[in-house]
Amino acid sequence: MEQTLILIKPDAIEKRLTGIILSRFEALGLEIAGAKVVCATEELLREHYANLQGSPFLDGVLKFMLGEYNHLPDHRIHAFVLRGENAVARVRAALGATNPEKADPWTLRGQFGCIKNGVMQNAVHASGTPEEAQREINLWFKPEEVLK
Ligand code: IDP
Ligand code: MG
Repeated sequence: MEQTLILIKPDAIEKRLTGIILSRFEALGLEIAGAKVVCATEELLREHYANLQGSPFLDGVLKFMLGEYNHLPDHRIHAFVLRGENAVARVRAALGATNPEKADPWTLRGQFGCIKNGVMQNAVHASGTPEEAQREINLWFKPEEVLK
């Protein structure tokens, strides 16, 4: 069964959207195989966004993911492993485009994302490929924290 990593980003946590976002994935028939609240370090986030190394907006993305643009008492990310047939592609389709202003209006990013402080505050991260999913799940979860 295919697995994928979901991160509810600080903008969505501040707007209390975690339940609504999760319910959309559950409606697709995907199963929650791992769940945790993480106070992510800059080191973990740099590793997670290794593909953005050298890009002009990496600093903004890190600040955003560290909750610096939000007003939460402490910064946190809600992390989930979802599993199901074709989970990676189906979750990405539910997310919509990276740019929330270009995302289709029925997608999660189209409905809940915005651009602020020069960062695409697009509510939720999901792995782009099955290989990326394995790398990211290993980064955010210990093996014993995920259903086999
Ligand atoms: P993805 O999240 O759709 O996989 P990536 O290219 O992996 O997109 O970028 C990671 C994150 O970096 C995005 O979700 C978004 O928050 C931010 N980001 C990506 N491209 C831009 C940009 O051109 N301007 C501002 N922020 C961006
Ligand atoms: Mg990506």
